Amino acid sequence: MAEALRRAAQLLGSARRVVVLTGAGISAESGVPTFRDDLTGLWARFDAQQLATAEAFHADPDLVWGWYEWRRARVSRAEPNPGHRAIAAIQTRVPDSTVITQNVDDLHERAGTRAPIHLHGSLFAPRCIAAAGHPATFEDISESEPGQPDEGGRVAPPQCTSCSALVRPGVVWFGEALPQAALTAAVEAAADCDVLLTVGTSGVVYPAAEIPGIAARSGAAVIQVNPQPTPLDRVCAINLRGTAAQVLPALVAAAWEETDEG
Ligand code: BV8
Repeated sequence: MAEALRRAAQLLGSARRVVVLTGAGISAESGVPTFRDDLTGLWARFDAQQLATAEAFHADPDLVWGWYEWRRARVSRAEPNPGHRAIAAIQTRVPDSTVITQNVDDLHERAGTRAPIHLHGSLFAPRCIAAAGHPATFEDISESEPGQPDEGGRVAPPQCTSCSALVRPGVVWFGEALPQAALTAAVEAAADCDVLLTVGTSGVVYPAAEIPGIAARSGAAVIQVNPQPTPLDRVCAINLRGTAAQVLPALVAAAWEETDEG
């Protein structure tokens, strides 16, 4: 690992254009469950993939809205971890860098990352289900604290204050198209970078999972940080087998200490 970290630090420290792609694993050490971890407690009997769909919401709006309110409450109580802060430090060191996340939490922003690209939306951007997609603010829809699901986990979604349609989470569900502007910006950044650092993603959800391959085929060096092997191993130049909060601070320190030492 030490040699791999040294090589990765050399590549990162000399890169002019850096892209960072993150998945749920970057927030794991903040206590936010990953997407494919077994759901805890209330949700142990559900498969996240089944809940994260428009069909599930229409079939049982209170259950799905309750799940997202439970997740929003957990994120609101979580803090960014050293992995999030190391990524914000990369952005400071490399002006031409882009952070792309599949996550719907706000931990990158709270760690200081400027304008991360959210491919799958956000827990903090609810909107109504009408075609207009009127934005809803949590001030409108909940007193103060994020909704605490009752023991059954159900919370009735609010109605839009503009058109009375149901309010839904502002995330991209399976079977829904990603926001075109976000996807285009992410693909363009990946196709024009020297280094792409992929952190904490299982690389199984498309089209986000195509992004590291786009970078590799454009000549970038892809570095992966993940304690487990993933399908992305095949496009990586370097695999750092470890957790985000442990590996990223060491990588950033080595990248710019090394360069500073000349
Ligand atoms: C679409 C928001 C079409 C909701 C999410 C090919 C091309 C295009 C689409 C498809 C395709 N093949 C299949 C599809 C359909 C589908 C798909 O990809 N299915 C998969 C499961 C096969 N894709 C879609 O439906 C997408 N839409 O293509 O629409 C279309 C086009 C036009 C018009 C209409 C339709 C939409 C996909 C987005 C779904 N929404 N999230 C929500 O959050 O509730 S995806 C969901 O999975 C999360 O966003 C999550 O981020 C994402 C990916 O998961 P990961 O982030 O990787 O998290 P995971 O838990 O899997 O893994 C965690 C990793 O971290 C692990 O590797 C673990 O080892 C590691 N780890 C753990 N701890 C740590 C760590 N790493 C570092 N440090 C640690 N401490």
